Amino acid sequence: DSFLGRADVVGLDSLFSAEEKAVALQVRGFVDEHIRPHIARWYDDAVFPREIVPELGRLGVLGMPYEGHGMPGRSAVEYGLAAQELEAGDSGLRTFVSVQGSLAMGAIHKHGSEEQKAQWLPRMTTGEAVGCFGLTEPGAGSDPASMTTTARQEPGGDWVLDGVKRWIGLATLADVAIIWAQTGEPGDGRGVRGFVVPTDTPGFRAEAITQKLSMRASVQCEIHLDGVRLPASAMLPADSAVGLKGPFQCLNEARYGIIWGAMGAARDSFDAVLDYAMERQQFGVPLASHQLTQAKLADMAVAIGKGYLLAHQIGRAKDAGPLTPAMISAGKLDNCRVAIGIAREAREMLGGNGITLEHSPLRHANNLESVRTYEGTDEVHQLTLGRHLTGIGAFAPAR
Ligand code: TGC
Repeated sequence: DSFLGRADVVGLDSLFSAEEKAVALQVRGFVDEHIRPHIARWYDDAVFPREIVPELGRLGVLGMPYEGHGMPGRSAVEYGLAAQELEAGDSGLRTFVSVQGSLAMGAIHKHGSEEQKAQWLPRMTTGEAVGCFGLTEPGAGSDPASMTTTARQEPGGDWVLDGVKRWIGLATLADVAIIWAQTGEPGDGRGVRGFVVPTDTPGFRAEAITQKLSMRASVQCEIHLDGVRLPASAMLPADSAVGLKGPFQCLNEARYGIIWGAMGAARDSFDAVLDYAMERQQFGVPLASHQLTQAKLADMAVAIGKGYLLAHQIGRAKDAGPLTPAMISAGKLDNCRVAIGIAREAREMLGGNGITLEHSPLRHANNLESVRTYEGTDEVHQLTLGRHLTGIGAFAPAR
């Protein structure tokens, strides 16, 4: 039997070591015990279970692929396998781990000073401290170069931040926010810098976005920065953080986790509908004995196998050296759209029963609407691939 379950019809199991499978199964055990019994209620009540954060720390999934300062130092493939197990539970849970680990901890790990790392990374690894990552704004989504949040340095060296960030995961829970702000001319990405902002700094205010139809067991927020005064040492000092490549390197890590995570949601949708099709009787026989049902299940299993192969190829490449943006875009683009297709098809096969929270596919499909959009929309990734293939950037209309 494959550790990836019944959807694995192409022998993916053989691609992973015993140690890698053990990581996946440990995370699956956590999801089975701590997430599955409660997720429908959390989703219905639009609650993120804050109390599981230290448990995620104990599980070793926060800052999972990074080393030093107490971080787990696992491989990219192990991190990917953990992400897909978490997202088989719920995308909101994997999003927590991505925002905390890949974005907030990733920014400090890649671009921070020794002092910033020592102050935040150990406590973020254990889940004692929560972080968020403020790049997107109400008027700057796919085009972060157009951000209007400013950081102004005063003669004494202090920085003062003003602006609004939107769609920021975890901000109302966070102890620290990585805020990207314009220090130069508006519209010039080269002036963008990152700041480590304790969320109890006067002038920092976070507000949860409510009435969401997706990611309901998760928190997305607006952040208001009104004259937030920070010492000179609050800026992420590394050369690697000068300009938009600073946040983009963090987005690469989060996008990598999504390549795997989306397949977890697809796999869980497949398992849910296969169980249902074996049980549910219509026209005197189980749904599973209808040819059209079998055709759908077959197509889903093949698509899931291809998605895992893509994730595996990119994961092994990441363990061997840096990934190109084109590789990440190919994986994020396709695994999200394949996963949402599978989740929607599974909901359809569940009939009317599929619209309740008793079954996971519609919850996964709704979550994947967000996953497909954040960390680069389909179009951003298509155009990143288009630029890679042609050498021509087509993000902005030609003038
Ligand atoms: P462009 O000129 O392409 O690049 C500017 C600088 O960045 C470098 N770069 C990268 N570096 C590392 N990894 C990548 N993937 C990179 N892509 C670009 C590039 O080499 C250049 O460096 P340098 O040294 O020359 O300055 O910049 P552009 O403005 O033309 O970018 C185009 C585009 C569309 C690809 C980019 O803007 C983009 O990726 N947009 C999508 C943004 C996005 O994914 N936003 C989601 C943000 S996450 C969030 O805030 C909330 S969701 C998470 C949560 O729940 O909190």
